[in-house]
Amino acid sequence: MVHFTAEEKAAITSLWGKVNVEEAGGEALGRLLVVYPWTQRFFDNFGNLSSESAIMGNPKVKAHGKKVLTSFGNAVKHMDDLKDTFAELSELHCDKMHVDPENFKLLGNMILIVLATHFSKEFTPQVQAAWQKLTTAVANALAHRYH
Ligand code: HEG
Repeated sequence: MVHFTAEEKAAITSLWGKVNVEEAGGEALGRLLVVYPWTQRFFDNFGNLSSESAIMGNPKVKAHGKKVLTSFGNAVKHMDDLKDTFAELSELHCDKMHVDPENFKLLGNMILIVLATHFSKEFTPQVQAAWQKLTTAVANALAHRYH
């Protein structure tokens, strides 16, 4: 299990406190769907995903992005216990959504890019490293119950 130092925890928590989960969540999921278009197949009930502007303005993308990033927020609160925190969601994504766990890493990188663009000054290499560690750990936790 990954260990987060006190410095890493502080870096993560302090940036997270400034994140607008609705805006950043929609942007991260929207970027995933634009940059890796094959991920659109999981969201065939989301309506128009035919262009960048359609995706980024799609209300279902925004709503689901908010849901996903809100859930990601549980990771910030439970950095020492990620496997248990995401066990149920891991099973759900495996059994019900059939999401290839590789996609959790891709989304994690989109979250990093959104944070870097929203907080360019504060997103120092050290802060990036802490966040990179968290997004990777969440991706691993979400993949943990796959069978
Ligand atoms: Mg997933 C549903 C969280 C990545 C595809 N995702 C959900 C739900 C949550 C969640 C909380 C609602 C579960 C419920 O209805 O009880 N997702 C979540 C997190 C992350 C993630 C925390 C990664 C940080 N999801 C993810 C990725 C994909 C995906 C990368 C696909 C590329 N999620 C997905 C789908 C659903 C959910 C297809 C069902 C959407 C629906 O309601 O139709």
